[in-house]
Amino acid sequence: MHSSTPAAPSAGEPDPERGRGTPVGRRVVLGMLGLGAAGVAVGGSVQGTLDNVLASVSAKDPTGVTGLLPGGGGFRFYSVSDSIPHRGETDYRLRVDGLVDRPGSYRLSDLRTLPQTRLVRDVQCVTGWRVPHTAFSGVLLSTLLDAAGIRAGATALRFTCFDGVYTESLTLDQARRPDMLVAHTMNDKPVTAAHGGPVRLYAAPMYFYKSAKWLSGITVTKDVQPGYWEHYGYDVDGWVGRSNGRHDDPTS
Ligand SMILES: Nc1nc2c(c(=O)[nH]1)N[C@H]1C(S)=C(S)[C@@H](COP(=O)(O)O)O[C@H]1N2
Ligand SMILES: [Mo]
Repeated sequence: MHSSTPAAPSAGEPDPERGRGTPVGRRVVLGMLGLGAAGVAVGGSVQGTLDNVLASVSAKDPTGVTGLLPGGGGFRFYSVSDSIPHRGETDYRLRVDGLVDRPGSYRLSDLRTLPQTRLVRDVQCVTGWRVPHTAFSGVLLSTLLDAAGIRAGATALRFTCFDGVYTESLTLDQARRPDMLVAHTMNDKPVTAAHGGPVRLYAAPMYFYKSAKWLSGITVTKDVQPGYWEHYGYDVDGWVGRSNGRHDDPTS
């Protein structure tokens, strides 16, 4: 680890996710949910305004105490960008490229057509909060990798997001596990925009920072390229209970 990067957080220490992410006020989120239908009715302009409100209010709430998402059973909202990006049926694409024989671009309908896997596990954030028994379903990463055809010399994946900021990584061996998912449902409903929809990564055995929200790209690479939080000291191999100096029960 580079000496100028802070260590991963532990109990009692300031939480770097709170300084850089944007926990969202509970009342604001409730208001956003209440106005969701109106947002659709006027073609998304209300949603855009609410996203701006969300971003500015959350910037004034560095404590994260109000960052609990309603109905989320204890999930906290995190984004290192200053708004919630939206993509859907018509404009969502997941690109698979890099060291592959067959680069591809998947629409939501394509992802739904592929074999589906449903996992129910606890979710554990490296800052300490845990949400029990959460269902995610979607396409195994291994399915997408087999379809793309991995070239010789590749060892890792780089994940990019349509927030334009966040990145993550996995080794190919990690990615081929049967609990590594490109998820489009959470608790049997479409993944909401706040939770990283329409498609997010779900790396079940790892701390939740590995589960990139607003997933838009999977690039097969020669070497591991550390992700966003890993530049601030989080472990690249983010196994729950075996990394980041923490001792949580495994999630998968
Ligand atoms: N694109 C993106 N993905 C992200 C993050 C982020 O800021 N941006 N935060 C990570 C962290 S630290 C956590 S704990 C989870 C939070 O997911 P949630 O907002 O659905 O609770 O998303 C992870 N994936
Ligand atoms: Mo996190």
